[in-house]
Amino acid sequence: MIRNLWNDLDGTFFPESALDYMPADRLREVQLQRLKAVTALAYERVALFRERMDAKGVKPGDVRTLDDVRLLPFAAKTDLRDTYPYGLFAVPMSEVVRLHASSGTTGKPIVVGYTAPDMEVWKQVIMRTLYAAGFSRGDVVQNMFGYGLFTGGLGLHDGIEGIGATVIPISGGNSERQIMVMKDFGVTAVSCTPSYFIHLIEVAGKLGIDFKRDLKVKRGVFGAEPWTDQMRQFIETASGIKAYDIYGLSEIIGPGVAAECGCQSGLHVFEDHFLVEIVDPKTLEPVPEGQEGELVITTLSKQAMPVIRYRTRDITAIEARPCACGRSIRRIRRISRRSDDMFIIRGVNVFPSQIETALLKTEASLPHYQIVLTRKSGLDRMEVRVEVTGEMLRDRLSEMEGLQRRFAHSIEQITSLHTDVILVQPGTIPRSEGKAKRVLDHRNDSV
Ligand code: DLL
Repeated sequence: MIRNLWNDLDGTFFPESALDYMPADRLREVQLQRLKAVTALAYERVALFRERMDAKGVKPGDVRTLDDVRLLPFAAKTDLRDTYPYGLFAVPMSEVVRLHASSGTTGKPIVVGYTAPDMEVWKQVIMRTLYAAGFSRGDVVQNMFGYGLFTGGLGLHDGIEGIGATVIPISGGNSERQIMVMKDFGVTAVSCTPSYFIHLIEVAGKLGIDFKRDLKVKRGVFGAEPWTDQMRQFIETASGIKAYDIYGLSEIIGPGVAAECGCQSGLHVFEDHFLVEIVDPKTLEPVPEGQEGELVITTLSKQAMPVIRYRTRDITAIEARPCACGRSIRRIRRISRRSDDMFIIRGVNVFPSQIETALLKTEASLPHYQIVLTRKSGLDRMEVRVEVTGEMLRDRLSEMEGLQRRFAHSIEQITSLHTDVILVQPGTIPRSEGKAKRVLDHRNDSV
């Protein structure tokens, strides 16, 4: 049963990008067949899904149509945290060939795993992503997504090789060197977070390098954080490249869930592998087609970690009108925001609760803090303002620098991000009657 889950459509072989053009009724058939299989797999192998389905009185056999996905219980990031590290795995570790991790809501990361066939699916969806953005054999691709536990770098990597392009596995950081490599290696395409690319445009300028005149870069895929149409316009005008939006999340696969085509009017979801629903984040009921809501995804072919009805917290809408490119797989609109308080800085997902955990580990902090996000020359900065006891400010001024350092270190340990910490008087952070406003995001105040 498991083997039939991927790229084996009743014996019909579709070369990967042809799957984007599969007739809609055939696509729905494939989805239904896979939905039934994945529901059975999750029920048989994953205690959390079985217990939740039993509690709702639903059996895998109750899934007879695609709409029956609504009978199934939801899953959320907290489920990965609560079953840390491997509790949602549906296969023994001997079948898991890769692990990645992403931020959880507190100090511990969430862990995701892949079997060898999962890796093959991942490579294929990335190849489809790259084809959609016009990448091809002959391109020299500078992959500046982080390599390591983050899914961005290594996720893109295999797909870039898969289409026969040349990958430069440079990862992020060291911006001057990035520009040097871009120039000297004749780079024609790039991949990174949009904010990092904006920063690189600025760095190039300082080095006296003009993107349009001195570099060969023609296109790029950007994602892992929300970015606006204005940011895209800025990137395209300042660097002369075409900038495509790509979307994904670790819990589902990593990058490779949805991607823009040349029309740049919404992201095509690789629907043969991912079943999408849009629900009202409050009632969890489906919203009418075309209306905004929270994206919920069911993996249709993942073996190591199948996920049923995952609440992504990302707000979007399904664009049902056919796309001019001819792809039959439907599109979602660009993700504008989230329905929870997670924010993404330099590609790293951060929850205010992580900052809180870090702060409260250190003596003398009061549970009043605010996170201020700004953007300068395309680089995101995080400043944490935290109230400390009056006694600390009154009697132990000499210790303040050390305290600031300890706070910053503690935050860095949990988030891996450098932070500026400002200690403030008790009562300085505005109190709110309802939900505390923990994050002041000023990043889009300018580009
Ligand atoms: O960011 C995977 C990825 C890597 C996607 C490279 C694209 C490119 P996570 O770290 O688990 O995985 O973060 C997932 O990032 O739920 C969204 O909130 C946000 N996100 C990802 N892509 C986009 C995008 C990777 N294109 C979370 N636009 C998701 C807006 C995005 N938000």
